[in-house]
Amino acid sequence: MADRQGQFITFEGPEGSGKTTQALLLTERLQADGLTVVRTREPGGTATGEYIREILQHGRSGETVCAEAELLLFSASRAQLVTQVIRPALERGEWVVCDRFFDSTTAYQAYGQGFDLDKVENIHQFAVGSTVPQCTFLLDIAVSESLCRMQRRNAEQQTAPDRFEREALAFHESVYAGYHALARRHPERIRVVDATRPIHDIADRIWEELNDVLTRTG
Ligand code: T5A
Repeated sequence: MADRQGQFITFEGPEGSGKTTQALLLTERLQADGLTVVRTREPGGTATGEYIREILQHGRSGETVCAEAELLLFSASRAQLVTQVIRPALERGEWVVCDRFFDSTTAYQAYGQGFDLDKVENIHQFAVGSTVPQCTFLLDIAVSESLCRMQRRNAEQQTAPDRFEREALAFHESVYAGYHALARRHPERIRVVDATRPIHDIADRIWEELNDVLTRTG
């Protein structure tokens, strides 16, 4: 891995599937290999993006954000992140590990909320241009299990569920189905990983899959 030019890697999956945990472990492993890695997240990763995150997750504006505005705000946060952080890092030859990216919008806003898939993908193209991940790990966990994990974590940390966690079960099932539809459409980019295994087994599997993807793409 050490002689590789910077790659763009993303983590996707439902709430509580372990994206943050695995993004951190992969970052540490790449760094241990001597690589410079930028780890970031969506929505967020820039001052503008973190502000947008507050508006979306915690209703910071004090009013209900309509679904159209929500879709555009996720995309706005992404455009800022790509311009300010991801593209410059890749141009410097660094690696980028991002917790969620445009597949989240496809899964949540197109499959979950029912926005037209082609329109959503046109917005992705406008927001990110050619900055597309080389490899995406989809952490696969049943909706019921991921929601249990989030409830456990909220209880441990005494935090309230955010507005996405409060969505109906049917919404989360549509998101789950959307992610798997995406994985079938992009088998060369999206690798599905069993997220119910112990944390370090998943990290080892991700490492193997990443090596495989990079070998195939040359
Ligand atoms: N959204 C986002 C959209 O609707 N459209 C978009 O375009 C975008 C970008 C963002 C919300 O916004 C929505 C999706 C989301 O609803 P978020 O904070 O990024 O919110 O999303 P979450 O997925 O909710 O992030 P979390 O940090 O809550 O979940 P993670 O990162 O998947 O999971 P993680 O690593 O924090 O782990 C969760 C808990 O599980 C444990 C951890 O220790 C932790 O307690 N855990 C495991 N337990 C057992 N076995 C394992 N293998 C475990 N791995 C982790």
